[in-house]
Amino acid sequence: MSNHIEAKIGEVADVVLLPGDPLRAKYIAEKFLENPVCYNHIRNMFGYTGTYKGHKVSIQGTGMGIPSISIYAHELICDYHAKKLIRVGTCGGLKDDVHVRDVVIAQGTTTDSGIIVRTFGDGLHYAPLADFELLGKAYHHAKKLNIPVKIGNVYCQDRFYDEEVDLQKLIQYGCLAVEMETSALYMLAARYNVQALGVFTVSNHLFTGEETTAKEREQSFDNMIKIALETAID
Ligand code: GMP
Repeated sequence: MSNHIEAKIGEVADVVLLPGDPLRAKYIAEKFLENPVCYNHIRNMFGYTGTYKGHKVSIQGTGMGIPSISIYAHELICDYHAKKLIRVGTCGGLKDDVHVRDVVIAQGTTTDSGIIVRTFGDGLHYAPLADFELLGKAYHHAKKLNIPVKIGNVYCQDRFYDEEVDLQKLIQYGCLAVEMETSALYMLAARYNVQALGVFTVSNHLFTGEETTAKEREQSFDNMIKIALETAID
């Protein structure tokens, strides 16, 4: 039992997939896990544990943004002793060779979030990085599953509606996509010496206006989940 998760110790697996949307946690658990059991209802931030190919796996919703994912990641790591945390979310495409429905993996993140400044003080810009072992495994499983992935720097922003940020500059410096949680996940994982990875599907593109149907979105979402689950149990 912790502040925002009501599971008993032992009800959450060592490996946890983290979608932002709690209804996606339900979708993933019901579609991909055997015998999923819902262990959390607090704030409707559903969490499930079941098995995938015989391995115990949990799926926990995190909500949107760094403050929200920080609460769930902290409690999973510190109270439930989770060892591998894989965010499975959506992102907005930035570079023009990143397309809607692509799978993107954050090798590292760039952020405007106050968490960096507050943790290290002015002038020191910590670089939140993916766990290299998980990153390598995810790349390997994507290849094996024949799912193309783009791996690189992902911009993790605090404000969804941001009129000030210079996105063109971020693109010039190689940022592939934008989302809102992964810097905090990588930082917390580093702090507590556990493994973390962020895998996303591109749900929208900030410049090309590409669109996608619900069916196509589901297909690319499922591709991302397959990569994450194979990586989680490897
Ligand atoms: O809609 C916002 C949520 O989806 C956040 O949890 C983000 O991680 C993710 N997301 C998907 N597309 C975008 C986008 O274009 N911009 C931002 N800031 N977040 C996005």
